[in-house]
Amino acid sequence: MDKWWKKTVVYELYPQSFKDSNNDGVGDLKGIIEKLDYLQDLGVGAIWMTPIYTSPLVDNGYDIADYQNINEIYGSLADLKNLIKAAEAKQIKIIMDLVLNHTSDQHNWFLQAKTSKANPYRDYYIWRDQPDEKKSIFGGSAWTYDSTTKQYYFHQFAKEQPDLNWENPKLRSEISAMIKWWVDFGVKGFRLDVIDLIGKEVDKKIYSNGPNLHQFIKDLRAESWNSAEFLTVGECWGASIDDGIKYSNEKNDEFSMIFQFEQITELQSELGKYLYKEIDFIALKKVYKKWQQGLHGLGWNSLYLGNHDLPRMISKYGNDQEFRVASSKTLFTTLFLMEGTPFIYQGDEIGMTNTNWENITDYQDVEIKNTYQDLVLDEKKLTHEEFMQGLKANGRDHARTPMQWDGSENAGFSNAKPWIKVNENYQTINVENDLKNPSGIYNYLKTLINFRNKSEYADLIANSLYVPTLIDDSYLFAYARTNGQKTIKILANWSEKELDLSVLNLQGLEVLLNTHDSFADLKLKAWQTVVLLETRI
Ligand code: TEU
Repeated sequence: MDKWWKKTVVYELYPQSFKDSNNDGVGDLKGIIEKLDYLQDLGVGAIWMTPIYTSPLVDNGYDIADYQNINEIYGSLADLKNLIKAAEAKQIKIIMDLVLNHTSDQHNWFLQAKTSKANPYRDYYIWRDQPDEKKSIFGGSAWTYDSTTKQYYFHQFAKEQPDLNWENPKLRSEISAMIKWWVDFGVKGFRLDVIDLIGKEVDKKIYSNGPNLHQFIKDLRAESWNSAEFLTVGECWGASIDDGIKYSNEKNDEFSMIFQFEQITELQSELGKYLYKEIDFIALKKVYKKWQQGLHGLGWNSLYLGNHDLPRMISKYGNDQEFRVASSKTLFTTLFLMEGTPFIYQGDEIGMTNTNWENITDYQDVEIKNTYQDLVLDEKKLTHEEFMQGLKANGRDHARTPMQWDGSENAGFSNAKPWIKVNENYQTINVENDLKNPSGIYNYLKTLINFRNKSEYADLIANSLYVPTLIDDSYLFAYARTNGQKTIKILANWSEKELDLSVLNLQGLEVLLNTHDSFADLKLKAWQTVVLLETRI
């Protein structure tokens, strides 16, 4: 029997920007409850919410000050209980985000730890007399001096996010107990933030995939969520195929699946995302081939092109102007018929796009601010203009603007001024408009989700081998899924060119899905995708 997440689609929800029910400019749990019908209608089976715990929000909640409480701007534990119940009634499971690599510097553990070297919480964090040259992922040194105790503490992200010391068994058992508490509370899964960073050994300069990593994960699971029905997805930026198998092989008792990032990192410039680089489409297809085939039967992939750390998928990979609707449909179809669990990032279901903000002060993200300071002002590795070009293409805030519900002020997200600016295009691109359009993105996506999870092809899509074709073609993303008797062929035009497929021997094949009205001439229009059925008799 297949695990439930093999035939489900998960919706990644960014609570701060989803729906504001009390008009303070910030989204909240009651706002999510109001919109559950919308998500149920789309056909999602689970919602992953980015962190909603008590937090000073230096990194929008990825800096947790209390793991067992809710930030009051989002609501209360009682509201979360209500959300879990209301979602369950609609067959939607609630997945929480667990940030275990670091806490906020306002967490009681850290407040205690920095009072003295003898404090019992001192060893919950990583302290050294001297810093080394290790840099934070957000720019600047990974070590910050604490003048009270005259030592440096280690942080791989902002200085307000001190890394936890996983070598400490007391810390580990406290974390397990906390997770168990959430399992008992009723959540149905976890996304585990930068989990590959927890097994570090800083003195040996091992910062990810450390030697104890997999044992820590197995112990954590054994002591907290130990259930085969629990959905867990580890965020693992640096995973190889072998790592991916360890994390997500059912028999290995770690996670249900992983987020790997090779399709992002492989296509980046050496200086990272703030130095603009064109997408290498063929390289992208090769990464998918590698991960689809590498984990087949041995592990489980997640499928996503957007999330809260990435630009809008349509702006990055598609055409967010003339072919916004067609290219959204094409990106979703290409991705969702692969093997793995598809994730929709909030707003992508209506084709939300990157912002076009020219001014750095419009952006709120700590990563953007700290990296600008580091790369442009301190190290001078990039000019202001270069950084702005990278930021406009890849900055994290593009995905964090308020959800565009309708054309009213603040896009129907809130009556108050939102915490971050609304994208200027909200009067055109919004839920109300998209739902009204029978050939809009949301309605197409509903059909696609249903086809993927509930049609007679659901088993084939969930379990068969991924066979790419024409991998060196510069415009066509093409693959087949086959079980010997039946083959579905996905032919996606990732370009503005019209493609003539008459040479491919497709005459007479049944069209199962089509982003456009016709395919009778065997031609794919700009950003058109068809899914065809081939039956062997
Ligand atoms: O992201 C991991 C992470 O490393 C990203 O910051 C990523 O490296 C970067 O955007 C790429 O340039 C997770 C969360 O998803 C992110 O929101 C947090 O800021 C980060 O961890 C720290 O908790």
